[in-house]
Amino acid sequence: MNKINLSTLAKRLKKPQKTLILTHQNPDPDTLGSAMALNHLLSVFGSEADIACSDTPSSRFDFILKGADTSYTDKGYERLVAVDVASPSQLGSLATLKDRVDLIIDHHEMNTRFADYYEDFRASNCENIYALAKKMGAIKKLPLHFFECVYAGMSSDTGGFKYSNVTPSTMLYASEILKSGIDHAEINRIMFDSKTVGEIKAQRLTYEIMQFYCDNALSIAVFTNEIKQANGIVESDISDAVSLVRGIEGVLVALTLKQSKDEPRKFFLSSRSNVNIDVSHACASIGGGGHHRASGATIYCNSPDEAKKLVVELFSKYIEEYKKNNE
Ligand SMILES: [Mn+2]
Repeated sequence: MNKINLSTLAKRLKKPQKTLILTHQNPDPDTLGSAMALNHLLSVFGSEADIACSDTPSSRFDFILKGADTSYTDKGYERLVAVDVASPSQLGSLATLKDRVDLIIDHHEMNTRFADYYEDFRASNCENIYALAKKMGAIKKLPLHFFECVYAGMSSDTGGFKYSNVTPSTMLYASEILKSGIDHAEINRIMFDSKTVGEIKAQRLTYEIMQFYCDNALSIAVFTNEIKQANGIVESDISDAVSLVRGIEGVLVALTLKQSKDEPRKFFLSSRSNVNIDVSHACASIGGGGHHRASGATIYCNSPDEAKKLVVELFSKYIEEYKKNNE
């Protein structure tokens, strides 16, 4: 598939076409913000667009979607654009549309480039959308909500502008976006400082079930269906559990494993690195991918114990290697 630059992308998107914007599964503010911001941008140039996602987004992100329907129905779309989607499998049940995707706009280093792609490894994909809006000369024509969406994705993918992926360009864009007059404090409060009762219960559970390996340099929480059921935990309650597992002093790599409700042999792995250990490399070796310090994979094992053993062994190797090189 062809790599395209920002000018070509801008030119192609200026053409008015009935467009479907695809987000990744288990949607986060970066994929949803990218989709909604792109929708605003397309409407400036006379394109009608819908957004589709395989999973129902958390009601926490209503401020991004504003009631937009994200279920998929074929309305004879002329153009499909995937945003913040690193591979077809990330489309979840909408992966059936993968061959119809015309354009990918993404920031993952490990994108599998399953259609013509524009990529820039900025901290968030929303920064790519903002760069696109600038290239298209549309900034002055966009509503306040466009800036709210872009800000949400930027802040979310950088953990509130505090991860190592933040660059001077991130801050420059954030500065420009604040000038639009958005209520950035409220956006951050919704995303970071407001938890449901279910999420608080899930936090307590996460700390309870956390286990340590490699002299406490590797931490892991395994959410089996049994544990989830016994504690009344739903998937959205543990969507960011890995950041709790990561926040322990001395931990170099943090993992969560979540057993699939529908397919008990399927496990979703999330990994985070606190140091210069490339977890996307480790995840790629088992069919996943993502960013250097934040990656994931889907694995198939006969039992939760087997899945845990597999990932603990895999990441232990990376930790041993890191420790050897940094003695
Ligand atoms: Mn992203």
